[in-house]
This record gives sequence, structure tokens and C-alpha cells, in this order.
Amino acid sequence: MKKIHVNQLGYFADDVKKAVCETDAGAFEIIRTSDGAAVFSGKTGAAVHDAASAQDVRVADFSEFSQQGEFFVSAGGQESYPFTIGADAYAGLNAALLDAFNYQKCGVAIDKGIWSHPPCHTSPAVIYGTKETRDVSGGWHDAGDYGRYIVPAAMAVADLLLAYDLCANPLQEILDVTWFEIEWMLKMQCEKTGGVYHKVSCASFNALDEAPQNERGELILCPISLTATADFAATMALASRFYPDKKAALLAAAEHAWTWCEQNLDAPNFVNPEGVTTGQYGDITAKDEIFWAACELFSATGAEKYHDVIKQSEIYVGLGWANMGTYGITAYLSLKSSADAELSEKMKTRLRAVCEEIMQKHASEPFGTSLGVTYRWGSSLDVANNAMSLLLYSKLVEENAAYTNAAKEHIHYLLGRNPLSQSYVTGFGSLPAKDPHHRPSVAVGETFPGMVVGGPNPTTPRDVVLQTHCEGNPPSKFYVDHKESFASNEIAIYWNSSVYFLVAVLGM
Ligand code: 9MR
Ligand code: 9MR
Ligand code: ZN
Repeated sequence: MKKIHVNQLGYFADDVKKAVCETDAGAFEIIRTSDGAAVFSGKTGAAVHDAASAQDVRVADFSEFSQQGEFFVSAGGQESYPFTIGADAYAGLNAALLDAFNYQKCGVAIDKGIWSHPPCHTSPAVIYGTKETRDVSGGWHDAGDYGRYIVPAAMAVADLLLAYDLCANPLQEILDVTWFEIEWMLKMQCEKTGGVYHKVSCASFNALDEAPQNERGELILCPISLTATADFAATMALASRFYPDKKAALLAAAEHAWTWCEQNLDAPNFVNPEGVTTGQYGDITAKDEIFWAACELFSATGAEKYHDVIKQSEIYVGLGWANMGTYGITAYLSLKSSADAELSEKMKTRLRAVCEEIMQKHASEPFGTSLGVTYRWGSSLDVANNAMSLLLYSKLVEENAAYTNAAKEHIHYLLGRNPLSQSYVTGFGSLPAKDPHHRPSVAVGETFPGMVVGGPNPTTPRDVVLQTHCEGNPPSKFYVDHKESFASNEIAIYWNSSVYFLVAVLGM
């Protein structure tokens, strides 16, 4: 087990570059791997306590060293994994994170070498509680399971479209990849009422080693929900800005969904209906989803009725599948002229407060994170989301170098500079997650690259494998690279999308 932790891909030459050392050595060296030469030496920082991993560590800052090449850090007789300094440090990462969405495609043949498979889940789904069936084929499998759920889909689509919008080199490919999911989402809308079915899956999760085309159980379309319909309205309004040929249809779908929401504001929160036990994606309120939808619809149409809803709403923040507020703020702050100046200011102030809290935690966390000791299911997403908030502020409100730098520090954690020296992206780094809870990979016996795993999570006692491996571990070490650990080592489309946003916007 490594005791010096680095981003295992590396660092851009001009970036801040830090390693975290568990050794108590006061000095460190940078060694070039090609000839073993010590090319830089420095002093480590004072020992600091890292609460999340319950240990003292020292930071080795080698920012002034900007030679290109491959190196490792050496201190106190310990060595880090090697890493690259240079423009190509992250080569292939952007493309792989995006291609993972292609691999998650449902309903079509997948042509990807050993991971190829015939179309899956093509039969019509039964509308829960009826004998009626409906074609809802397509879309991405949500995660390591084969469910397709609207709420997390909306979030993943939003991340990818925002990545396209805010990155320096917007690739048409981002729009092409994302369209596949949007097309499926459109099929999930009831054409009569505008309401959107919450999800489609079999009644329960299938065996971990079952290939997608072999899951042949009946597909069940779960009831329309307010969160799904509001998220759908927001997503389609957002998408209408990026697909000019489809603009009218997307806006019509968004407005139809909005009408359903208006008439069903007191709809109960979604829970799995009896007999269905797949991912629930329930929520305790749909107010932030409504806020997001109103912001996107106002942004797309300029209609005052949406503006009125925003003005009467609380301002919500959040970038998780249950907390969509910041997506709403993002839409509103993207408006060039029609926004209400005072309301814009309020949103900026709110987002700034979120960022300042992140920065405050970040300042005391040697691994570059900002979670304190709160690691929960999908902690990788929480890490990425904090970085995303900082970048959104920097892009939409005012350029802020400290925020951009902190966002990069969060990525360094995900790519190996963490207490386990674990890269939480499959196929990338010296010690990547190799055995994720991902049915297609398990079925093939080989892990697909470019997928973000959930990460440390001490909060799920029913993940027995995780508990057995990690008993007594501090929060940020509560992770096991084991296929059965669904609560720390599953993958999910919205974990990939948030990391994709970071990598795209940071030009990595
Ligand atoms: O495999 C399932 C995974 O995709 C879900 O995220 C997770 C959510 O609860 O559940 C997993 O299934 C596990 C089930 O919940 C409990 N028994 C073991 C299953 C893992 O194969
Ligand atoms: O990502 C979800 C996490 O935030 C929740 O705590 C967890 C339990 O409800 O569910 C996670 O989502 C899983 C979903 O329910 C089923 N597909 C796999 C998802 C990722 O593990
Ligand atoms: Zn499928």
C-alpha cells in the first residue's frame, strides 16, 4: 500500500502540484522514472491532521517543478505511483468518460470488442397496474444495474450539455452521445397528460453476472411522478438550446410536462409501487425540481409566467439527483438580458455562499477535498459536485483562479491522491478500480474503462462485503474494489457526467 499519494495521471506543467505523504519525512524528492535521477527536492509542509482518514499527513508541494516527463515522489524511504507532467497527462480520459455513456446504451447492439452484445430490453414495458404496454426502449442503463430512471437521467443530460456549453472546445460528439438519452426520455412522456413515467426496469435486480441481453423479465413502467416530470421539463427546455433542428418538439414536450406539474403540485413523493424493488430515486420534495424547470423554461421561452414562479420561489442549491437547485441558478444566470437584476444578484450571492463554504473546508483538507468527514453513497459525486459548483461560479459570475485551482485539486483526489491511493475511474491510473459492481463488466469478465465508481461510503450496513473489508476504517477509507460492493464500487451515469463536466471544462 502506497504511503505517498499523487494524481496517478499527473499534472499540467503550470498547475499547482502536490503529493500527500503519510511519512513523517521533512524533505522529499522528485525522481525521473526514465533514469532514476533526482530532479527536484523540497521540504514537506508541517504535519496536519486529516480527519476523514484519521491520520497526520504532510503535503509535498512541487508546483515550481515544471519539467515535462514521467516522475514519482520519494520521501522517507517511500515512493508514490508514477505520474506525468505535461499537456498529455490526461490523454484519453475525456474520450473514455464520454464513451462510457455509449457503452451504457440500452435497446441497441453494442459494438465494442469483447464488450459487444446484441440489443437488450427491447420488449414493450407494461404500465404498472394495467395490461397496457408501451415502447420505451433506448436510453442508458443507469448504473451497474439495468434500470432506466428519469431523475438521474435528467441530471446526467444536464451535466453533459453544460459541459458542452462551458468548455473551451465543444465537441459535436457530446451532443450526439447525449441525444440518445434525450430520445428515450421523450418516449417516457405520456402524450395525453404530459406527465412522465418515473422509471422502467424489471421488478427486481437480476444476478450480477447476467449480460444485458439475458435479462428477459417483464419490463415495468412505474407511475408518473412530479420529480420525474419537473426534471423532464427542465431537461427538455435546456436541450432546446442545443438542438436547433429539434427545438420546437423539445419545447413542446417541456411545456406539456410543465402543464402536468402545475396541475399536480401536491402529488405524493414517488415510492416504488408494491412488487418493484429496483432503484427508487425518491425525494422529500419536488420544489427544487420545479424551480429548476421554471428557470430552464424561462431561459428557453422568455415567458413571464415562468419568471413569476421563479420570483415566488425560494432559491435552491444543489447538484445531486435529489437537489437540482444549482442547475436552475445556472440557467437563470446564463440569461443575457431578460433576467431580473435583483434576483440575479440574490442567486449569485447564494451560489457564492455555497462556494465559500466549500473553499473553507477545502483549505483544511490536505487531500484537496471539501467533504469534512461526511462520506456517503456516491462520495465521488459529492467531491465532483463541489468542484462543479466552483467552476459554475467562476464561469457564470466572475472568473476566480482560486476556485478553478480548487476544482483541479478535487480531481486529483478522484484520480489517486487520496488515502487509499485509489483511482476511482476504471482503466485510468496505476491503481484504478478494477472490479466494479457493473453487470456488463462482470458478465464479460473484463472491466470497461472510463467509468467513475461511487467511492468510500461508511453508511450502508447492508453492503456486507464492504463492511467485512472495511470494519473500523475511517470515512475516506471505507471503500473496497470488489464487484459485490454495490454501495462503494458501483458505477452510475450521473457520477460519470459530473466528472466529465470537470474534465471538459478544465480542458483535461
Ligand atoms: O445490484 C444492485 C445495485 O445495482 C443497486 O445499486 C443496489 C441498491 O440497493 O442493489 C444491488 O443489489 C443488491 C441488493 O440490493 C441486495 N442483495 C445483493 C444485491 C447485489 O447483487
Ligand atoms: O446513487 C444513489 C445513492 O445516492 C443512494 O443513496 C442509493 C440508495 O438509495 O442509491 C443510489 O442509486 C443507485 C440506484 O438506486 C440503483 N442503481 C444504481 C445506483 C447507484 O448505486
Ligand atoms: Zn438494456
